[in-house]
Amino acid sequence: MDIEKAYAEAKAAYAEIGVDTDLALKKLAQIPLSIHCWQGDDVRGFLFNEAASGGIQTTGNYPGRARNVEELRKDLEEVLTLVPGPYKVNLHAIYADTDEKVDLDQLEPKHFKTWVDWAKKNHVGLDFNPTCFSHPKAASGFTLSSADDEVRNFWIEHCIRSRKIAEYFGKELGKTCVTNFWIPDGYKDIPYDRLAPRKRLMDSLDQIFKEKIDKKYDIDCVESKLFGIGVESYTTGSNEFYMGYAVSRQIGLTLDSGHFHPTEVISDKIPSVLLYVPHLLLHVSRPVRWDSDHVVIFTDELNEIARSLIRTGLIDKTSIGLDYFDASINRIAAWVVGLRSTLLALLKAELEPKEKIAKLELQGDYAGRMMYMERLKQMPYGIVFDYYCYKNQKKVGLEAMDEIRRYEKEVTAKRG
Ligand code: RNT
Ligand code: ZN
Repeated sequence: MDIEKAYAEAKAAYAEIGVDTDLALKKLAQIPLSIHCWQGDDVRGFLFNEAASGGIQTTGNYPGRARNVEELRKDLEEVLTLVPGPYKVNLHAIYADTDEKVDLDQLEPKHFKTWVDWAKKNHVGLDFNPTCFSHPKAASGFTLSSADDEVRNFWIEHCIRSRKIAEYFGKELGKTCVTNFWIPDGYKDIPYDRLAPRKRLMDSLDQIFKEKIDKKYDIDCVESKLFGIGVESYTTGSNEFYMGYAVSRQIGLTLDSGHFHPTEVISDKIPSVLLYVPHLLLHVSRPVRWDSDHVVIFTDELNEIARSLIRTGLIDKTSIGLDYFDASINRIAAWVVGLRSTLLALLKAELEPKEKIAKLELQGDYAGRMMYMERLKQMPYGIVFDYYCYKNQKKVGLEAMDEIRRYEKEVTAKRG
């Protein structure tokens, strides 16, 4: 296929309905996606190198998992060659790169210095997460909402230090670090007291966020969840808990698409919560019957999320991070598919004649609105995306898979 020629035709088709494809691509190129580093090693990290626990689980044992920081970075660099940018890389505290034997309550910016150097070299920003799981001190099922003061203080200290690391990222890289706080806390079985753990969590968070950090460097967000494996009956950090917390403290809220009831979607929450919280972080995931963290693909809900952000302009107050971990397929492909699908959904949303359809709606012309919205479904957005990849010297379409197979043969398949 002659991509330039195909693009010229697609451009003309879009122009007919009042859409400027060049402008849409320019806007797309301004949206940084945050690549979750944990897809590369099944959420193990380097500090303790333990399988994930705390209500989350990776399944599958496809060969080639990154076993150390060098392998993970090499894999991320490979991903970056396959997807048009800009990007940030999202780190968890357990991905510290250090020879020192440090626990989570001792981490300092210096333990992430090589990540900062790497980020500069690869022109990416860094985002951050305290790791309040997969640790002996989280074995009781409780961290920031623990009734054991020693345990609770350990996690408070870890989170306070995490914010300092985030601030360091923001300062060093000149790109705001978005820091996400998620804890697994909860009960497997029906609790007697549903209030006390939440009071403790509220107090812990207030201690963590007491120090004011310039929002230029760090934006803090809190992530709720419905339930986790082994935490089926009660989650301290529920949706209502964090929504109330974020609104009352005016900090960011994280919406993970896998953290709600199976028929509940986050796309419709976006235009509500952003009326009340200053910042939104999305964890784009794909739940299959539960928070299974499947690879993000081009689903209806992914498209709805993109539309919620683009039609409203709320993208300006939103950070988009991916959050899934599939260990059953090639991990580079897992990253690339999720990133490309997200970009495609954002592009498709950029390729709408916004004012025109909004006007039909305001005039009460719902049939006209329906016609337009149906027509958009058959417009050649895929060609525009191919052109975008091509123009950015990224492999187009299935060619990306050829490159992933080459990398697998030469690199990941050789790992023990
Ligand atoms: C868990 C949350 C959380 C984690 C990552 C690793 O259900 O979604 O965001 O997936 O922080
Ligand atoms: Zn998440």
